[in-house]
Amino acid sequence: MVNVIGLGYIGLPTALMLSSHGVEVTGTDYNSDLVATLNAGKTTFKEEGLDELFRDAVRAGIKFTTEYQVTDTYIISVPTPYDKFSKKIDAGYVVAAVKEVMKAAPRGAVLIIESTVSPGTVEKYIRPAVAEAGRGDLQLVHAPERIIPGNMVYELLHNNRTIGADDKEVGEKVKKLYASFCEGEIVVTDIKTAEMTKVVENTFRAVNIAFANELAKICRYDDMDVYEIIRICNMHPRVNILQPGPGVGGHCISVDPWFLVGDYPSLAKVIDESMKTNDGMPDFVLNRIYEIMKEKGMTDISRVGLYGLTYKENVDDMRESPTLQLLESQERHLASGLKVYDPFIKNDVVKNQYHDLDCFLDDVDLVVIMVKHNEIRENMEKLAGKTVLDCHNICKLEGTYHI
Ligand code: SAJ
Repeated sequence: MVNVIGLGYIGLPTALMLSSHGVEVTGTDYNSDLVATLNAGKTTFKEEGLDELFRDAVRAGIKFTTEYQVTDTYIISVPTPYDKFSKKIDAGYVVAAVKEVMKAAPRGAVLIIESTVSPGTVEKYIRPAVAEAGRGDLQLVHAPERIIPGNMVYELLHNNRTIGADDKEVGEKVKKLYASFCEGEIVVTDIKTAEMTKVVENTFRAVNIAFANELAKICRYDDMDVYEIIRICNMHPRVNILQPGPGVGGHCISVDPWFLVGDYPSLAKVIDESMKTNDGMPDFVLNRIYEIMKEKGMTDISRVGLYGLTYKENVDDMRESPTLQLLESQERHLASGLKVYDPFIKNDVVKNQYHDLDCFLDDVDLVVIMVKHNEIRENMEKLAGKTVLDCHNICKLEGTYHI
């Protein structure tokens, strides 16, 4: 039996996937409300294909509990936040989960850590905790997740994976476990390499997004069309520039690269600047709003509406979202009043939030497209007559402003 610890964005789909592929699974989370919701037959977030997977797993006998199980294999998928000030990883949750697991785990059990950790975290934080508990018998493995919110179920099945283990045989055993559902290639390596690959993958994307954002700023300064420039450049066989946007959110790309900056401050220069560039985008958008208001002779910020609160399109996840960053920045400048709407966020999380697109549009003159949800793509005609600041280049209406 596999005991999956932490039933969040990664733990839950992984547990469901294993269970629906014939592995006996118990999911454990210390949040009793979350466990109660799952036991009541409901999933805790929206994701394409998740509800179907949930039904399959329930049929296959998956269990959810707050108790740690006595078994031979554990998968730990708890959050690894970072300290905003030092930029270093806060391994507290992982270490706490490992300590709890150690109380239940029999001799020789395998502890697979899926949570993203910075290179050396297992060495620096987890091994000492294991040694202190006198549990040198346990087998540590790091198997970082790679799935993208919005396409998690597909990517769980099809992405290649990395398994880092001290012992090759243990690595191969864990590879077999993941191969029960994973159709991609599974590479077995050592733990530190596995830790580093995960952070490097997200850093690669962060640096490339930062490059696109920097181009947007240069083009804004000198009145050039960044989208046309990127489109043409990408016709070169070895150029593949990403898209500029209002900022970077989510738990990974906006966070993981900071681990490298925190651990190697004098070496990770490009990464440091890239992260600052991305973090500066919500403020850049705010300045664009002020510029456009000035140009249009608008004086009332409460006639400006932000479309989208989530960190990217068609998900209900708001972690580190550019819209939240922008609102925070506005509050810091002692200004507020921006109106906000997101079809995926049903409860009130910020001031002046709307729950109906038409009501929202009735109350604003300048609409800022912060997130390119399908809803707005399919209702573009509703923006006719409004001033639009489109941060994603999806609005083809005459006179649309861009970042
Ligand atoms: N973004 C841009 N421009 C782009 C692409 C993305 O501004 O051209 C923004 C998005 O709007 C969003 C942020 O970047 O705010 C991140 O979105 P994303 O879709 O690029 O990635 P995530 O954070 O949802 O998922 C990433 C993925 N990592 C990589 O693609 C290298 C995923 O595979 C990882 O599993 C996940 O991080 C994670 O958990 O680490």
